[in-house]
Amino acid sequence: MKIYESILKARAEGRKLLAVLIDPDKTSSISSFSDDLQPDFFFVGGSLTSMPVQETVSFLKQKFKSPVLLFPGNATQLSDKADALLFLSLISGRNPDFLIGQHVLAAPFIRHCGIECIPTGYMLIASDNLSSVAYVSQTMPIPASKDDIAVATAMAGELLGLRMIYLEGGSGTTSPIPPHIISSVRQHVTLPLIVGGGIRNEQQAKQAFDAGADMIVVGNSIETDSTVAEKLISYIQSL
Ligand code: 1GP
Repeated sequence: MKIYESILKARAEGRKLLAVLIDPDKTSSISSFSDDLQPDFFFVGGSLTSMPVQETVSFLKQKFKSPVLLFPGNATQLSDKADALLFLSLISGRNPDFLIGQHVLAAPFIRHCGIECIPTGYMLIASDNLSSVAYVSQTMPIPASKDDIAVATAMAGELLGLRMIYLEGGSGTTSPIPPHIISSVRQHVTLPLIVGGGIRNEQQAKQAFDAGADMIVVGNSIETDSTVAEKLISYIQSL
């Protein structure tokens, strides 16, 4: 089954999903993880990376059973070894390079290696600090109080034919995306909804899921505490 189909199937069955985000520069933090750790997906990528994504993907494929999805910060973060690619359009911003430019650079490689490509509307929601992705992309996040702008942006993404919406609060933020933004988008868009940024525990996961997230993405907190992933997996299985 293709990855996107598996996401739709989980949603149809009411099953919530967990993706563990691995920064290619921080793979040492996961080498100690048990081989039995099985989140629904690993995401690989980052705003600014120095290590080749290919090495991280190969490492994850060897050690774990979970599918590995590319979550690229730019067109250099590609690998033919991954199971799928989130082809991210930064639709909250107005920087053409992250709306189409990097995609043009990546397209020949994607077509050549035949990797499953999932067009995804990537939306930055403002949090406590300016996020790396906002700075690197030189784009302005949507204010967290402006539900109507978030809704209109997600609706535009759906109308453009994107297949998923990813609400990004910013890696390492202390204030995850407020539930009201998630539920507002959920009410107006039928696409699978991914939520990430600052999620550290079951209570924050519950808030995101209750508001309408189909999948949460957790990165930083897992790098510093390997038990976070195990606890979140157990929590999701208990739902
Ligand atoms: C960042 O949404 C992801 O792109 C995950 O964020 O590292 O804060 O978990 P954290």
